[in-house]
Amino acid sequence: MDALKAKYLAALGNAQGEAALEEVRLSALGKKGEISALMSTLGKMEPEARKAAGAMLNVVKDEIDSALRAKKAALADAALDERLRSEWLDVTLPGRPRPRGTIHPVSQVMEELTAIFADMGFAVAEGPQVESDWYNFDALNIPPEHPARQEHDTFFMARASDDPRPPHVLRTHTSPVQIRAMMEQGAPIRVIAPGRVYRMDMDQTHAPMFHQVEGLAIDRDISMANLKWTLEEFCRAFFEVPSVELRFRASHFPFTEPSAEVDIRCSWKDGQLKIGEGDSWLEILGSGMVHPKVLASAGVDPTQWQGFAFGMGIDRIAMLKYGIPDLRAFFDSDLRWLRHYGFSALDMPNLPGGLSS
Ligand code: 2NL
Repeated sequence: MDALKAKYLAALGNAQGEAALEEVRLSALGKKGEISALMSTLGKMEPEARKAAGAMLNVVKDEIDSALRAKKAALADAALDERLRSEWLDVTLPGRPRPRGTIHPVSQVMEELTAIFADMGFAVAEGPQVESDWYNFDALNIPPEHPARQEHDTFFMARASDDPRPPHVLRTHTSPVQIRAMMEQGAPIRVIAPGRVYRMDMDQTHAPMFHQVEGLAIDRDISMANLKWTLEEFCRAFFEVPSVELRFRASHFPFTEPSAEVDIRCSWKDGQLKIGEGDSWLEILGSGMVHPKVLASAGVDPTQWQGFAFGMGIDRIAMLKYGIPDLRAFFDSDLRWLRHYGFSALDMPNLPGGLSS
């Protein structure tokens, strides 16, 4: 009996898993198992011996049964422990970073300056990038012999010699947008016209397409004083400095009289530009009082109305504000500045086109 018990307890000890355990159970306690077989021999015994053997067999049977249950529970515990160990998840881990784009510095600057001028009552005007030469030049008092009207300075649209339509160009400034605005709305008017402009120029500091914002304010008695305040207010807000100093230099544009180029006080320390203080001046825009001929061209009576206009390159002030060192940085052949401004998609290791190199 002891040998029988020891044999099955040992078998249980060695059983590694549900199937092995079931095998032991069947061979010990099953209908065709060893204990059942021994039980069936009881009938041929003497009553005394049968009673003793029966009791012992039942004890052994109960012991094997409870050992079996204990082993089953131990196996289940071990399986659960193993699951808990292998399926452990650190829910405090940071998420996987996803590639994100950023707004282009030029777009951002356009939004910034639009908001600043909006606060001063200027609406945004838009117009076509392909313009007739009348809107782009004649209406702005730019004479036919002006160098800007030559083939090598302006992109002229291809045109058959018998085409009845007037010559068209890629606009060289956004002034025609403001001519259109004056013709549509009349005076008084306050608008800015941000957008793309085109000139046949390409070197380290010029691109054939660049961005400009022009501003126009026409009313009964708008003066150069209003121009000065507006530009100072804009520069203070745009460059985010407590005060700025502007210098107006006499200049000439066909569409303004008088005309002034405007410089802003600044300093260059260790290659770092600082706006608002210092001993240097930086040219940032051109401006003036709108020429009476230009008002008349746009259907605004110059004996009743007057005002100022200005024009400013956006790419350059974007570079100044955001420390972009080189115009070439704006083109996708040079991604250093995109990376500089955290355009993280560039750091994806397996993008095509060598973006990660
Ligand atoms: C510059 C100079 C300027 C204007 C643009 C303008 C527009 C109208 C009438 C009169 Cl509709 N003038 N625009 C005036 C003065 C200067 O731009 O250096 N731009 C980058």
